[in-house]
Amino acid sequence: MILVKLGGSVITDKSRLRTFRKASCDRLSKELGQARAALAVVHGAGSFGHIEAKKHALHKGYKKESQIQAVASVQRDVRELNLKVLESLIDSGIRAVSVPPASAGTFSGGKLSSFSKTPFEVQLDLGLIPVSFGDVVPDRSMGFSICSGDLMMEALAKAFRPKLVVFCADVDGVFDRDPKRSARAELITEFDGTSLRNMRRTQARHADVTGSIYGKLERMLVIARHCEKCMIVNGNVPGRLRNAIAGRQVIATRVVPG
Ligand code: IP8
Repeated sequence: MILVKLGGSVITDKSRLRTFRKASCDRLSKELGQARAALAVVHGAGSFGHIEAKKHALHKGYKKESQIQAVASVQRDVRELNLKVLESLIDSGIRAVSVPPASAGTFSGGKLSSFSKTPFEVQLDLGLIPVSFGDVVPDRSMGFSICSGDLMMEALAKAFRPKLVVFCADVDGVFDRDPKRSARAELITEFDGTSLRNMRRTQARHADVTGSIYGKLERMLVIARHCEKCMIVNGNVPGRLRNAIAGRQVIATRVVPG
């Protein structure tokens, strides 16, 4: 099985509220349509989730009554994005079905407290492609919390042990410094636990409601232990995802356990 995350920064414009990048999503859907193996897809929330979730501190759980309206509207917004992604996938011949995180998992303290692979497994067995996403979820201890797409990626990797896990980002992979600020930034082609320890913790400051890049890479290192190959590719470059899933050599960061 191949497990693919479509990053929120690729399928949406993260700085403009609820702005879908249809052309990018349609291209990625076509690339996915060429996969010859079983697929599962997870997508991020981008500007359909992060802007309002941050404004109302939804990642902190229930603090005040005024957040409840935001829980409802952010849930609706991420479903609107999920529907757009489903339409794009179906238009390119992929038999996609939606699996919201709370239909497979229960949550407590912002973490998964139980996870059932059954809704995914039953649909995969039928030849369907389950599509999950980052969402606002009921949380036993916090009232509600945010489940990131990456948390679903981890649960799915543990449950299905995919051959390949691909994260589509808006950069070529992980760099030794911020490539948007420094022309001297170099791509790290193989990222492991030592690379993580060498990363400057200051990067943690650039956090959104689902955490910092540091935390996301920590999770990818866990995922790498549950699949044959885990990589980050640039979803904005046509053909990268297609070539990665076809097993061709591509510009990427390979995340390796250890
Ligand atoms: O974009 C975030 O999921 P992510 C979910 O995968 C919400 O981190 C609702 C902000």
